[in-house]
Amino acid sequence: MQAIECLDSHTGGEPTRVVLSGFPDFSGVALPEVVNRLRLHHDRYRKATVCEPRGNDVLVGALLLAPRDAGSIASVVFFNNVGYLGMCGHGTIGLVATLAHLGRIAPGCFAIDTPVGTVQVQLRADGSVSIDNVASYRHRADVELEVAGLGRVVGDIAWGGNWFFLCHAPATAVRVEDAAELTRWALLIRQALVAQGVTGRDGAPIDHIELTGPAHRAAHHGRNFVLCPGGAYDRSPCGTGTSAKLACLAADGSLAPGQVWLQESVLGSVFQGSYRIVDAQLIPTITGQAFVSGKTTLLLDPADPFCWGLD
Ligand code: PYC
Repeated sequence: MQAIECLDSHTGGEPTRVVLSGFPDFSGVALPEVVNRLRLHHDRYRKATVCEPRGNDVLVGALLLAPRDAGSIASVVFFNNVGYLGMCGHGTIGLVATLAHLGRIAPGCFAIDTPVGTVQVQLRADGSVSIDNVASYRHRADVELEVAGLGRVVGDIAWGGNWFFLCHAPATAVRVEDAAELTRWALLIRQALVAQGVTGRDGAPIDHIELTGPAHRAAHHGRNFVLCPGGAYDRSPCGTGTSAKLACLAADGSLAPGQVWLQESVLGSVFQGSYRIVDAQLIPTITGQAFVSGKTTLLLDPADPFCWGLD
């Protein structure tokens, strides 16, 4: 039987399954081409790892590979129940905690290659991890959408390593008790984006919807509900979504370089965000903590009719 060796963790409640071995060999292949080959020829490995019956819609997979850049310690390709992600903030924090758990790194600063660029990470002795994410920006402000069942919705389109549409949650509070209703709203907004041909740069689909609201704790600055491409919501404050939010705040002149933004997830877990400007680009720094929660060997029995996962 084939086996896939994984280590599971969660970051603010959002799970990451790091794949240590068992996928096809991609030695020396550039990361965008790895994604291409996975998508075209080996997609069943993604499904076997994160889809039912071994996984679930919330799980994000992280294929750990050798570094591509000379100065990096690792490469990673993130994937979920429906496809592949450019970057993943909570997943990178999970990957760093996993590498520490394996004894492959000690507290310090490292670079990790992703399909959308190299990110710098810092692991501290207390287990917290900071990521200097890829350059983030607001693409369009105050985009008006006509959303069936919701009416007129106005929001921003921003890049934080994935594409986001950010708008106020159509309710006063973002509460996990309302997750089903928030999911319904976010799906309607995503359908309206597609129907009205609203995209990110170069026609890129906007596959993450970020509904924002006031923080529940006085010391924090905002709360979000992020709908991921496969229909599950992010249990963490979403690293790439927080990066997109920082880019919008900066563009509005509401957050200065170095100023701290404490972002709550719909569960109440928190990421610390701030940004700096490097060569006229906004580089977000996202800080959070992950906990390793499981060691899993997935077994692929060719006699199992659901060996390669459910779609
Ligand atoms: O933390 O960037 C993130 C993320 C993206 C999708 C789920 N989590």
